[in-house]
Amino acid sequence: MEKATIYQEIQKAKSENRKLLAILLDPDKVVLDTITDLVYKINQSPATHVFIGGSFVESTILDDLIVRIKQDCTLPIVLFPGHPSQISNHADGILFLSLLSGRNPDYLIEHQVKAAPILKRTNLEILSTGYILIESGSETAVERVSKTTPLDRDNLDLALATAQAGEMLGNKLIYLEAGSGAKQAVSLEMIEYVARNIDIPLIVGGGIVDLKGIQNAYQSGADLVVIGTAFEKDAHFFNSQIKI
Ligand code: 1GP
Repeated sequence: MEKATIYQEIQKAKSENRKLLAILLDPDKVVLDTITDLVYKINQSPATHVFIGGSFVESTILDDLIVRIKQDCTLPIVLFPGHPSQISNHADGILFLSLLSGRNPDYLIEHQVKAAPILKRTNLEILSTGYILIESGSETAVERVSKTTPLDRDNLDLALATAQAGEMLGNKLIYLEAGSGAKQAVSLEMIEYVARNIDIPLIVGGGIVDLKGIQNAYQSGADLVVIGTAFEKDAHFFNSQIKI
């Protein structure tokens, strides 16, 4: 039997109400020498996916990093790029993002046009993702780099209309993003309102720092939660926490 795609696995998990967790690694912050230890901690954690990416594009270690992770880790590795230069054929898939909350054509379509011919030459599974940045208390890197304004965190209708437009455009996933290291995560009311009114799987990330935050996001309807900063600061993050 043919191996299920990353997307099929996500859909299956959603239909079975099995929640998913991605650990986000920023290639600019990972020290290659410590990768064995890092992978060990990922393997000990309840993570179901590894996302790789960041808003800045200084790293030249992307290929090496992924190869090293794959030596000891069987989780799907999904690129979460901030720029078309962050593509590696060593990964399994890529979140093909369109920043739907913003009105900067570069992040809506220009980067995607640049990336398409590069992606055509890879075996990466393309996961088209409507990416929605939500205001979170202070300016985040995504905001700075993309030069876009996030959506008002209290405007549930606008967030939903944006997510629904993304779904109607044929995106496979919607990602509600507060931004890495956000002061405030996306509100549970917004997660619930969006999750209840779209059919495609919902990813939520940014500013989630503890197990309670993860569980609350799941209970509100998130299908996949992304944890970056909390794991980056403390790779034992999940050790003291019960299994998800
Ligand atoms: C950022 O949603 C991810 O794009 C993760 O955010 O670093 O705040 O966990 P944190």
